[in-house]
Amino acid sequence: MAKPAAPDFHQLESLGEDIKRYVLSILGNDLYPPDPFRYYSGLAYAIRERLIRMWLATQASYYDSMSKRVYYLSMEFLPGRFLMNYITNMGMEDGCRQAAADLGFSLDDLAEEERDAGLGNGGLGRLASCYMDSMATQRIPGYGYGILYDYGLFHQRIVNGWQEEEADNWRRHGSPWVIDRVEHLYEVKFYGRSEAYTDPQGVLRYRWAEADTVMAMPCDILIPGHGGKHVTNMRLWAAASSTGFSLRDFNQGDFLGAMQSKIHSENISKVLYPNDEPIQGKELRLRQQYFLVAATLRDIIRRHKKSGPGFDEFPDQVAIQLNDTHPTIAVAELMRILVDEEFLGWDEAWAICRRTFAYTNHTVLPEALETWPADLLGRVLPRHLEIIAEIDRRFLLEVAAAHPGDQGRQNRLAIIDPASRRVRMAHLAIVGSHKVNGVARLHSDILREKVFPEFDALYPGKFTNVTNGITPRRWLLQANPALSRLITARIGPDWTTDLDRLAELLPLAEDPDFRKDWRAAKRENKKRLARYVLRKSGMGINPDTLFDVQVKRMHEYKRQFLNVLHVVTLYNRLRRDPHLAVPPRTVLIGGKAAPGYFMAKRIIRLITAVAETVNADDAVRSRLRVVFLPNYCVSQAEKVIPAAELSQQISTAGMEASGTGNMKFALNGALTIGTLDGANIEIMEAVGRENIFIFGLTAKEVEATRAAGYDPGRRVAADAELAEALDMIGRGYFTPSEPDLFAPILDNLLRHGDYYLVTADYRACLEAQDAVNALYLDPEAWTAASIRNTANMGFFSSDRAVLEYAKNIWNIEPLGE
Ligand code: CR1
Repeated sequence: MAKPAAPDFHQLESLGEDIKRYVLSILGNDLYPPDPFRYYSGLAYAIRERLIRMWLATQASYYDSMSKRVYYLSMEFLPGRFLMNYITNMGMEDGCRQAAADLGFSLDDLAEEERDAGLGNGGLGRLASCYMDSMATQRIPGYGYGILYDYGLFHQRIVNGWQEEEADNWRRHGSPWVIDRVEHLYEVKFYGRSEAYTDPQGVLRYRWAEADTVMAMPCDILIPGHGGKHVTNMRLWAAASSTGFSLRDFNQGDFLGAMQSKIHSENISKVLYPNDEPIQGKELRLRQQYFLVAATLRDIIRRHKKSGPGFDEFPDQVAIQLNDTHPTIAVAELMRILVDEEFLGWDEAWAICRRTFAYTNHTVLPEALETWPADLLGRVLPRHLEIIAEIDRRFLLEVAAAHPGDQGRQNRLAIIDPASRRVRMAHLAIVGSHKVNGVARLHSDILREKVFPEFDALYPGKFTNVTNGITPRRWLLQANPALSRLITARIGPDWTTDLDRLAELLPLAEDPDFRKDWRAAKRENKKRLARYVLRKSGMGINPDTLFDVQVKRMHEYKRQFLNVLHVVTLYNRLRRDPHLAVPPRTVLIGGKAAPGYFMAKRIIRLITAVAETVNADDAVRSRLRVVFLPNYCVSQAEKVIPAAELSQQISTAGMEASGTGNMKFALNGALTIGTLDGANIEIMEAVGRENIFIFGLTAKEVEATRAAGYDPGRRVAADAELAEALDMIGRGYFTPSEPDLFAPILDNLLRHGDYYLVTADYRACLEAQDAVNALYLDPEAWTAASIRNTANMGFFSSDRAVLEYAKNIWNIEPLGE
């Protein structure tokens, strides 16, 4: 496919005029003074209009083809910025550059005016956004459904070395991308009670009485596929009070009281919970989950009824994907609608549910499997608790029939844990779905063998795997223009929608001229990142050093601490021997810690402390620099990842479900240093063992090591460099005025058994870093390995992933041209 020709209705000639008109009519302003935000907004509205036209055409084609659709339900989406993504996907880049230039701006500067839509925490939300891009590109009829939070993930500032959080009021200046659909408001109920009654035919039925109501307003964000011909949308719900404020209270002088109920209702979509692990027991979170689910099912059913067929055909028309357990209350809600409102029989309704839902699990951390106290759930959603209890009762009869007399098994599998009286949402999701998938091969194996073996035995074939993927449009074409141009010049543009075509680059790894161009592209990106770091932190970094990067949420299992131990060890070696034969390095680390996660915040402080010390030491300055990048987010990732040469993916094996950053780095030609965890294993198989630096315990070895009672003290005693590094951190070498600052980290390690096995993998990690240094000192060999990484990443396209979902889980055919 050649570069998509701009369809007529892009009307690029009129773009400049359109921008001026929108600045006038929407912003109520003229073009002077020439303020970049104003021009960005004008351009955004001009793009938006073109998108809406194409979206209308796509929706019409859905109705014409009567095709089955998928609804991707997710509490999080992490799209980042939209402008450049729209422009690239619609093939309007040249026209927009010209229009911006005619107005006296560079397109890149205008793009910098946009704030990220940070409606997600990390991998799970970003994956959802990559899947939206691929569904639109691959013409899989479907929609994303989520919540339009007023406040996205907090902004991270670093103050005196510590993380501070600032609210992210991302729509303060409006957002041109959000289209409010005021005409489709739905009512969502909470609280009240379940009431039994007898209908005119004498049948016992239930209804939800005395409930509070909140209004859900749909807001659409459009998602163009590559080539721009197919445009779909995410529908995000915003909460609005059903009553406004109480005029009676207001008239009696109680101004605040008059606002109370409005505030209580609108709180639902106020803020994203800033944890990347489930939040249990928080009533507001449960209300958010049900709010998403109730409004979405209303919308799905409205659309289904409009298109004609009855409920028996519902699963032939509708697939619902539950992105983690967060929207799992949908199983009970669909049962409630079918049984209480549409008056279907239980068995019929249940068969429809199971054929409709599928569930993706994203984590095996034991503390992360979501449960709700039955009392709380019953108070907020009284009828749903009854329905869940009935699903559970019938399910346990099934279990008892398969394993008579095995009460222990029934207790372990029960949806409502009889001991704790908590509702296990994963169990509800498994029982209520026809497919359950993990997100990388190892992860799916662990789900089947370790986390849910008895469910797997009960439902053979229900558990499956879809290894995650990333969109090559945002993560290579758009984020890395230098490399994209080079690739397209050699193999043509088709790789953007058929990533396997990158394999055509493989022979070029042997071509010295191509390697030279490849290095030049990387260097351009490193310079771009250096400028960015200078702008953001005032710190200069040298593009002629090895860029070693770890960016992701801060979490003990991701082991940023192991990275720090390597840095401290390298620092010690350089101080002892300033002529050590290693390449000069810049270590960049970025990531947000959940505001309540003590240890993760301490580790950020450790990184900033080590950075202060190392960067101030004249003896090593030119050989080692350490930078903590504040406020890691999608738009920052787009600058960091293309510039990286070494990608750190060093989680304790068995703990990172997949990872997707790992894929973005390798696609951009970084070499991975990593453990055999998550998708790293499949990346290793794809790029070849000799083009990746693998170290450390395997998942099985981790399990065995823990089972045998691991003793970190012995390991430390046997390793002088490790002991030295830990001692420096523990004694306050990096924070002389507060020597005990890092005692809690060391306690965790040395007194509490080092659960994440940092000390166990330390030596292997250092040896892998020695191999990194040796290869980097041979630029031709390093470049060849870099090319082989990119060339072999075809499998990790999210196009492949969504097509697997469509075929194996959703039973949906992509639409034709
Ligand atoms: C996992 O930790 C995975 C993403 C997307 C995360 C990460 O390994 O790549 O999901 N899980 O599948 C998560 O956020 C709440 O769980």
